[in-house]
Amino acid sequence: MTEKNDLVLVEDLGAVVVLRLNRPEVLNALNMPLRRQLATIFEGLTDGGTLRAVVLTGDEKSFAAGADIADMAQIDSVDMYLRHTERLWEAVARCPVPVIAAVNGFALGGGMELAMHADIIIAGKSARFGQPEVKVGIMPGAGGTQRLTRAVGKFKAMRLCLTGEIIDADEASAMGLVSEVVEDDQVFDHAMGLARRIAGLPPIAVNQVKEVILHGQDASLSAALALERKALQILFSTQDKFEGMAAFTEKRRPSYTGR
Ligand code: CO8
Repeated sequence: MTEKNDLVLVEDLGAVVVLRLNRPEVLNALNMPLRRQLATIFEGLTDGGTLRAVVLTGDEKSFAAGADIADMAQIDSVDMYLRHTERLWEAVARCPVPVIAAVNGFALGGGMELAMHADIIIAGKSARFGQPEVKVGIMPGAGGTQRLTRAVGKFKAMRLCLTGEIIDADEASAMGLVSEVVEDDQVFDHAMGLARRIAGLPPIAVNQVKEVILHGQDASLSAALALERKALQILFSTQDKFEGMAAFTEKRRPSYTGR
């Protein structure tokens, strides 16, 4: 069976790549072809060239309303195992540059898990978040019990995962699930603004911040602090560190090379 190749629209703006989920007829539900396309695109993103940040978004009605239920309704455990969807998610998780999720509308189930793979989540006021898997007899399987608990703590995560309740953007923000809430029509522009600001910063320093925060949260505090210290020490040998500090001292704009 051939797969539609436009389930994720890619706009390469040089320093920033925009990835737009494109199954509006089902609120961007994540079927296997879409997830395969997304993984292939993420695997192709490298940090050696001009790329500095990714903006991941859906449309004005939905970021993604979860895994595609029609795609899962008839499969059993072995089918599910053989899909090895963890490999597809890993491609997103391993993205070397910051990923900003721009969320309008629904981010539910696998859609919320996808948003939680991002490093920054910008939500519109009308955005809705939830892990409703339990309502269809399953449970989160791409970080909904783990990334969510790390982000908001046990008791909020339990409430969302055990009830399947859908919450609004302000509540998501209050519990630490999103980075910022903005007007619905500002979500994409705001995310792009952040991506461009990050793109103007020294890329090795940006990459190290991302790596240390992500790896550090799964390590002991002492190991994570050592990781942080080592990363900082490495940055002292980058040309961009010398340029950044010289520019500050000389009261001029820095010119970073990514070295
Ligand atoms: N899967 C398939 N189709 C969907 C999905 C979905 N998750 N969500 C919406 N659709 C379809 C609807 O079936 C409908 O199609 P049609 O027009 O052909 O009937 C269309 O999108 C529009 O949806 P609604 O008419 O229902 O729109 P409403 O505005 O009335 O409701 C809701 C919007 C509340 C989002 C509602 O559609 C809904 O509850 N959707 C399901 C949400 C859900 O349960 N998500 C979790 C799915 S399970 C999951 O994500 C498991 C993750 C496991 C591991 C990670 C793998 C990715």
